[in-house]
Amino acid sequence: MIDIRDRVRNAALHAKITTAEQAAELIKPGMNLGVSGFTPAGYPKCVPLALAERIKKENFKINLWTGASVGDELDGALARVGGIARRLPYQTNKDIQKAVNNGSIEYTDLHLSHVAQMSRYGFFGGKVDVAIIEACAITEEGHIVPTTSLGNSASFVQSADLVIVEVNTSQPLALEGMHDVYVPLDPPHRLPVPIVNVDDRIGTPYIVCGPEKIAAIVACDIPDGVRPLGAIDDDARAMSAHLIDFLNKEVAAGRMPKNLLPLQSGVGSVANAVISGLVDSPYENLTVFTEVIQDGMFDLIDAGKLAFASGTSLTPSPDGLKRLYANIDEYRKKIVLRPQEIANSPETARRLGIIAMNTAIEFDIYGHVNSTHVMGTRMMNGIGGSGDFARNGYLTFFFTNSVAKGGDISSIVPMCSHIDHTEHDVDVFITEQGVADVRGLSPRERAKVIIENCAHPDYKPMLRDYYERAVAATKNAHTPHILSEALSFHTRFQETGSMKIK
Ligand code: 0RQ
Repeated sequence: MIDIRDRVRNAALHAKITTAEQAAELIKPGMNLGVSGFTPAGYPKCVPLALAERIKKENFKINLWTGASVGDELDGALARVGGIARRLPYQTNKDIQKAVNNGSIEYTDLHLSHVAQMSRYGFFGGKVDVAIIEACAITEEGHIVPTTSLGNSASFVQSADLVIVEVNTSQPLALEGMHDVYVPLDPPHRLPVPIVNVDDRIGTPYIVCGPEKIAAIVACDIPDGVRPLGAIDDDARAMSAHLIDFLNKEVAAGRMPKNLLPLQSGVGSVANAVISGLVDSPYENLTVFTEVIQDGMFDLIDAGKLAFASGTSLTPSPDGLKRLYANIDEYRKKIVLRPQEIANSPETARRLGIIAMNTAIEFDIYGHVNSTHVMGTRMMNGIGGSGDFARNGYLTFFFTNSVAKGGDISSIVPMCSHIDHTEHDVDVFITEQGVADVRGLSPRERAKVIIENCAHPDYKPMLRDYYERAVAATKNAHTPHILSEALSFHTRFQETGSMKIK
């Protein structure tokens, strides 16, 4: 067994060090598990794997609450043994997606800033029974030093009856000090979150716990299941160039300072490409107020362009992880990890005036955005933090390729098949084709700009035709639609495998 006694600095707690199997025995059928992790970063691995083995033999289910998506040792292992009754608030695991879309897991898709407070309020049918938290170390006072993410861990620990700590020796102790843990009071006692600059520290460098709450401590050395990023393709490069061109004009017009405003960016290859594109831009002294810190942010730090980044998780690619660990003393001066209810706090995002940049599955000609449901039905990942930031940004962008599935689907449609972000939330749409700046426009004006600037040339004639007929049919109504036809793009795909007219 790995010796973790030097990382468990409260000597009395050494008696609680046990095996993953014994710790998993503390979990009872039907319990609510509040677990660390946000993206494949900072989630427990050994206890969930032991729990999955137990469920395989004893056949029961638990409810799994995390920060966001987590690695396969947790989501995948528990989904494959049918061990999850309800999952919240975000996921990207293929086995979970399969179960969510065949009805065997109930999935509650939530704004990520809401989760901690809703769990404290008791909105999810009970409180956290057991918190399972990955840690670098436990302090002399019995507090928990988190690892590569903070997510909802602090709140889950606060509410839980008992806590299982998984001390992961693959996580460097140099992560200690990168965290700033602050759990707000609940209404009517809530105070303003006192962050006025992205680098403000307002809490403790550890999760407050105390030795009495810790029921078991388990050693683990499985590293975070980080994933490679997709190569930056020409479309992503084009979107990044459109963004930088747009920001240049905003600065020139005096609507944005010379070092921009704090940047927020979603996850995935397009988001990473957009951030990486800033490396070759004229901008200096940039700041970041976001949830996920990906490779592009390390590129900006290495290029001397990033003054400071605030997030809730470090989610590098395998190469990025090597870079992070090799230069951790430099990166830690410029990065803080916060609980997600603070990293994604709408109040703070609005105060700081962030530039919100997220990815859509599709958007419609009037400016509504579908981020979650393929063809309106099949859950992809979830809304994640996109709504926390989109509604509250100083300037809110959505990106998508103009077409999907090799050109068979237009990502710009007459009416979204599902709506996560409304016409009231978005300022600018960007595809590889161009930029639609819809600030201050009416729906009819928006439709023209979105079709002409963002749609793929193969689909422009169909979208123009729909719009013109809808205007005529409704005699110029505020938002012209022919409802019986609005979703015909999607049904056409279902019937023929292509949205194009054959
Ligand atoms: O399908 O997986 O079957 O190949 O959607 O699309 O192009 O690989 O894009 O990985 O960047 O994901 C919106 C899902 C984009 C993501 C979404 C199909 C496409 C492919 C994935 P396959 P790509 P990405 C940060 C903030 C919501 C939450 C968010 C997401 C698959 O960015 O989950 O932003 N965002 N949170 O083929 C049908 C279309 C399609 C389509 C793409 N128009 N119709 N299918 N696809 N467009 C995250 C957190 O908060 C943690």
